Amino acid sequence: MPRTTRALRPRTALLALAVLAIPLAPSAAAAPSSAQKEATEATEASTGEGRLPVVSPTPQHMDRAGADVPLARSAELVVDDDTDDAARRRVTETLRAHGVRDIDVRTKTSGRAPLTVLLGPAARTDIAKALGDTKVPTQAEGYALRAKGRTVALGGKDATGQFYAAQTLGQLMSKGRIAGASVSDFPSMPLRGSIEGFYGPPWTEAERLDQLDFLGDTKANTYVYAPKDDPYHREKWREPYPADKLTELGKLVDRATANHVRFTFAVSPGGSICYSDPADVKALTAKLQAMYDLGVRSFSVPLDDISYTKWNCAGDKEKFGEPGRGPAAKAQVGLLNTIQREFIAQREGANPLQMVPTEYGDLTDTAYKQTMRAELDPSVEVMWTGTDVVPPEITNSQAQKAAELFGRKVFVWDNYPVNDFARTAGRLLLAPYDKREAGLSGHLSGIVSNPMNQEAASKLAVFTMNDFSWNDRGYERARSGRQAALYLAGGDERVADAVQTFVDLNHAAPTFGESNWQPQSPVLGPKLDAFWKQYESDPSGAVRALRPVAREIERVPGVLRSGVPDPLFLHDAKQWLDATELWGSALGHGLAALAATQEGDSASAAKSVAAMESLAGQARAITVDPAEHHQLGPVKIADPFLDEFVKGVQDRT
Ligand code: LTM
Repeated sequence: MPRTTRALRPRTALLALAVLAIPLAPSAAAAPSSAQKEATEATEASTGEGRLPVVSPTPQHMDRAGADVPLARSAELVVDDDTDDAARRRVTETLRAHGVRDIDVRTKTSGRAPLTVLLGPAARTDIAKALGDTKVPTQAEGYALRAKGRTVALGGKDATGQFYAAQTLGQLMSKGRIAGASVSDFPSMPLRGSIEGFYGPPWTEAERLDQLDFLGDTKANTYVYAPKDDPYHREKWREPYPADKLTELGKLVDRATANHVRFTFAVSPGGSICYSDPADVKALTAKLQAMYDLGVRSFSVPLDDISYTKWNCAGDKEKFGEPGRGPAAKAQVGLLNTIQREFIAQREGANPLQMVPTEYGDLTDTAYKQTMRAELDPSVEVMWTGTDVVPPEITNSQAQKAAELFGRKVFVWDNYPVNDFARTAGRLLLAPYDKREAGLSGHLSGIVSNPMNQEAASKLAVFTMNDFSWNDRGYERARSGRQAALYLAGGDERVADAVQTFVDLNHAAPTFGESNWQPQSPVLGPKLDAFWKQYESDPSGAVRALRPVAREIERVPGVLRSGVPDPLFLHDAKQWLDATELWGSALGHGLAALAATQEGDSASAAKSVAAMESLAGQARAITVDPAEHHQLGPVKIADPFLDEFVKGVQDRT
């Protein structure tokens, strides 16, 4: 589908509401897998008065406050001038979605309503009283919530905290009740979210709007606009955005604000800037000012993927000397300090400047880093990708070392689940976040994900990353992966099961080297290994055991196509869903071929082998859409396991 068509597709505003309305706790009727059940059981708070629902991202503290609060047809919503508008809208929408028809918005409770919701600053007298002994966090963006009796108090440490309290309320509601909970919650890391920082087709307007809503839903506060292939972001950085593009950016800024997300505008001048030329500094400032005028309050100057062994003008050689790491850092620091001190610090409401150093992915001390830590204004946020562009892990000691090298806590640009580099050709990267050590919040100022060219498909991984950056010590991968699947599935347990099977088939996360830092198909891979082992001694038992697996794989695309209420996801995943269906069917025919061989029916076996080969051939022939994917080539599903299975059948029939 051409990109223009995608941009015109109406945003699924109702979806966001539907997602808010879903009870995220597993329903009794569903039959989650034992791993899912274990993950859920391990994390649900149980107090003898019934389990509390799972809330994502994981709250810092959540206990039962008493019996559940019944929802009624009417409610009072008590607000004042300090109540956040977005939080108020969220609460109203959530109550409506759960059948509360009459919402009386007032400044003082009548004391007679069947349900009273108090929303505003946690210090407001009525809220403070209703919160009782629920602790109000001191951290920015924190909130306290208590649902007890017929009153729900939502108190924010600040406006964003109120908005987050409203989100948690949505997840505590189900089946006509609000779970009787006491929640005291705040983010472990100040900066959380995503950076559209990849090469290849940038996201469309519809995708960006969708991402901003998603970030709001997952209590993330940062979206960095840095698409490498937006010419006005890099090559044409001196030129102002054309009017239509500026209008689009304005819409994004408004949507970000409505979601308490900081729209962070990035401009990358490093490929051609003359640091010593005041005209270039002026052009850069003008570019930032145009965005400030649109309402942007966060800015970034990424200096990644440029050469620092050559200057772009003779003036820089004259001013900074022969090109090299130290002189490059001096020139960059001069520019960044000017922007921080003469632009950011002079503008009402502007947040500290962010930057990406040219040395962003290692822990080697160099003249570049020495200059950065000695001379860069201490308020500037410095990004770091880990010990490599795509690091296999990020540990506390690595992050601590990075903080020492740059003279401040670093802000992680995590190149996951980005799929713009060669080893990701043909892949969707869907696995839950992993191998980032609990405790990183002590060393980092935040984490943003660099997602895939496919925005909606990225949400599965980014959901779990936002869970980690909110509460790294409370992060549980299995639970987070399940919650991400439920989010995509609109709360439907059966659809979420199918999503998780699809995730398993698209689980590999490559590094720049030979190995994957997340393995491919950790569920299917061992099953196929076990199958061939069993086949040696018990061929019919092995075939019998694998049949439901093949059926499930074949069935998953249909379940997702009809059950996932997110058209952007279905669009993103189309080729992978088509290939999955073909591979599932190929597996089934392969098993039929083996069974026929066991029965001595070589004619049927040959027919089944031919069907298997044809289906596998069709699956292998499906390629990514070049308009959607930077790395071209055939789509990959559960590689190399499915190819190996086909080969195994061919060898034995
Ligand atoms: O990672 C950084 C800081 N820069 C680029 C990204 O734009 C790109 O998406 C990733 C992954 O290929 N690698 C980079 O070096």
